Amino acid sequence: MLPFLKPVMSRNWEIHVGFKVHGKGTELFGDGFAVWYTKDRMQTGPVFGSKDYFNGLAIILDTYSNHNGPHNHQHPYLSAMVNNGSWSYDHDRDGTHTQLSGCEVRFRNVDFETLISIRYENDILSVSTDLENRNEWKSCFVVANVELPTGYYLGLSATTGDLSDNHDIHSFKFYDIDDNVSHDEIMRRTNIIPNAKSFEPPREHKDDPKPGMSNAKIFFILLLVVVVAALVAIFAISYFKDRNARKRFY
Ligand SMILES: [Ca+2]
Repeated sequence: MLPFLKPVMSRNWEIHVGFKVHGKGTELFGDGFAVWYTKDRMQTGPVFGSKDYFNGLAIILDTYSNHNGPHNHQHPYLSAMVNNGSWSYDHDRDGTHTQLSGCEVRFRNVDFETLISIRYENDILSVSTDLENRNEWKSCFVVANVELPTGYYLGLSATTGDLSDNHDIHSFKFYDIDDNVSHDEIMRRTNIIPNAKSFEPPREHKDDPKPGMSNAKIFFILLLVVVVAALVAIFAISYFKDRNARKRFY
């Protein structure tokens, strides 16, 4: 967990984070890391190492899919969540019910530096990545009408649990991109309660379907039926044969 000591007193900003996520696991690894812009200066908690019910913005790079039911995306997955302190991040659904937007990404176990850019300008949040060593940004998503106050703190956190991975941060660059923003406006914006006008259409919190009967199970049930039918037939045939035989010799 890495807190930054000074609050951000810019209305518009952009950050670039250079990172490397790597580990030995080819199928099981996790859980991921997050870049934060929050009211509290990094407090330990269950959301990728940081506190739940946070105030502010979380950009989450989730490497482990906690959800095996109907899923709309592959992992690793990059998503954004804006919170006013009243919502919990739903790990069991990989946060899909509270996300602003997101995109599938691939950044594990590559030889080159991978980067993410988070730009917040005129209430538009744009997240891009450079994950293919091309030295150019590729848009992950752009969401308008995102209101974040000034005076919050940037931070980084990562988490591993039963699964492990290395989450290395190589660089963290902050750019103040304010142009003609008055001191008054900066101060006024400290009172904003984080909110976003547009969320992704909420996905129903469906319970995972009960595992259906597997083909193997169906095969064995059919086999059993066939075997029972055959036994009944054999028994019936020998019984009648027996009876007929007895009749004949009686
Ligand atoms: Ca997850």
